Amino acid sequence: MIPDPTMMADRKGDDSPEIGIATKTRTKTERPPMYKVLILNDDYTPMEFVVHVLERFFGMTHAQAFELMLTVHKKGLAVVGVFSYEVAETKVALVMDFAQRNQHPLQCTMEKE
Ligand code: TYC
Repeated sequence: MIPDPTMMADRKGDDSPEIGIATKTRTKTERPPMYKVLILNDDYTPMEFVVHVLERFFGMTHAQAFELMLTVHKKGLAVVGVFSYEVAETKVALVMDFAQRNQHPLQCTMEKE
């Protein structure tokens, strides 16, 4: 009699373990997480310096930078932009380095969105 394949425990029909690579494909593409870059207020960094930082590292116009600086000054902090992990990390490092080199205590951090 010919063996019925649908009735067998495995393809070889000998109950030996089946070895191979699972090849199920994922069709959903998850977007990489994004990160908010925040600027924090302090009592010592000059307003013009913060405006300059926002223009230089975040491509804002003078008016946009001045408005955001005032928001930070009044509210304590503000989101400057949302970026990929690598870009956010680089911007934070550039701002922190620039502030330190100019001896201002300005703080810039990042946070997962
Ligand atoms: N509070 C600062 C001042 O009065 C100005 C300032 C604004 C500092 C925004 C930091 O992120 C900041 N000189």
